[in-house]
Amino acid sequence: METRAAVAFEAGKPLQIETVTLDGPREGEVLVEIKATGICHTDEFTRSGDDPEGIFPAILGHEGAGVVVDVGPGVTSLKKGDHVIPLYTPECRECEYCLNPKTNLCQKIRTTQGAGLMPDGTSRFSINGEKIFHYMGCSTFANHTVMPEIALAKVREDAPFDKICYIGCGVTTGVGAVVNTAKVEPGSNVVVFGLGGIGLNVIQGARMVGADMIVGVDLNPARKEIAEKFGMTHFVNPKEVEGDLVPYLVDLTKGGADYSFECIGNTTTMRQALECAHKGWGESIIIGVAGAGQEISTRPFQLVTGRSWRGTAFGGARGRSDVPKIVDWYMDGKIDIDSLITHTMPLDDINKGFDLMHAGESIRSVVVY
Ligand code: NAD
Ligand code: AHE
Ligand code: ZN
Ligand code: ZN
Repeated sequence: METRAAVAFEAGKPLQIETVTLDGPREGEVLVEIKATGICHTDEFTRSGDDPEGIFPAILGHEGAGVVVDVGPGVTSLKKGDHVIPLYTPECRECEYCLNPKTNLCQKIRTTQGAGLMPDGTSRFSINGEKIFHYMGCSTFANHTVMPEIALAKVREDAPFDKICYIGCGVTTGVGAVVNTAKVEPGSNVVVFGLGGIGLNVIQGARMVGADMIVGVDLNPARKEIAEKFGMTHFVNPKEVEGDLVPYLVDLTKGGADYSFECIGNTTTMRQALECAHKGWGESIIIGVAGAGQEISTRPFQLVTGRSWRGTAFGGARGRSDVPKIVDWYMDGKIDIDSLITHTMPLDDINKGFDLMHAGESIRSVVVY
């Protein structure tokens, strides 16, 4: 079939809207009509050329929601008409990783996914016979995409696509980092670096579990108001801090954060997030994704004296099991998604979504097909 997609032909260039050819689903695969997709900073990370796994030409996008149009041979858990959220972290329920309760990082199809291909090593997308690569196993910047069955969460049919698409990455990553990865306890002091589409979800997760002090750190003063609405108790703009940020945060939290979260993707703030964690027990969770060649550093003494440095992908969530529950949280009013979706646009205007992100004007832009 033919479908419309935003294609990244080259690193650093705007996406181009094209009619692309999409081959039908093969064994264990599902054809999905994408109804809406968010634009995450990770899409920009790859578009910009910073992603060591970036491969072009590709159809980016990994934060979608849609409807099953067709299923390939052997698909048993999904049928035509089911509402689904694509999962860049699949859940096969049988690999060594899925069977280990310590991780959500199913590895069943990770190698081909990282190479922009379906599990059989081929692509379903092309233009005039030229191969176009998949992205993070999702490619939600296409109106239709083909996904492995193990990478689709079936969700309730009364949930609006233009909101729940955000559960496909940002919401689950932020809230899940608090609930699944850090397991923040009630009464904790939390510091969140970066109050964008991920950090604000960390804030609402921290409020949900009963954190006490929730400190937000951002260079953009416009983030204060929305972050307060989501539960932030103290705002820190590093540009307004006299002297070093780390001792300032340690003083503010009366000894350091029980948990800190880096939601920017900057190795300097990753170090600050670790070093503002409480001596003896503070845990710092890296969520932000840093560009090719960048490395983190700190004095080993920071770890010797009881701080831990950790990371999380997709908020530690097992997508097929956890994503439907997060959709329920949204539908039951336990989490707010609507206030974070600041802009919606048709596919033709997708590059405006990237511009709004760069200008610091949007929290999440959502493309509605
Ligand atoms: P975003 O652009 O919406 O938000 C980034 C925020 O950081 C903005 O508010 C910006 O003003 C702020 N910021 C930038 N530089 C800063 C600095 N030096 N000090 C303080 N604040 C600063 O991005 P997002 O969509 O929220 O994504 C955040 C990061 O998380 C990105 O690196 C993204 O790739 C990553 N991410 C990781 C996962 C995962 O599973 N680990 C999932 C989604 C996103
Ligand atoms: N390709 C990058 C890594 C990017 C990365 O860490 N991605 C996160 C999800 S970000 C979603 O917005 C992730 O899931 N990581 C685990 C994994 O297996 O990719 C690089 O540096 O190579
Ligand atoms: Zn993302
Ligand atoms: Zn698995």
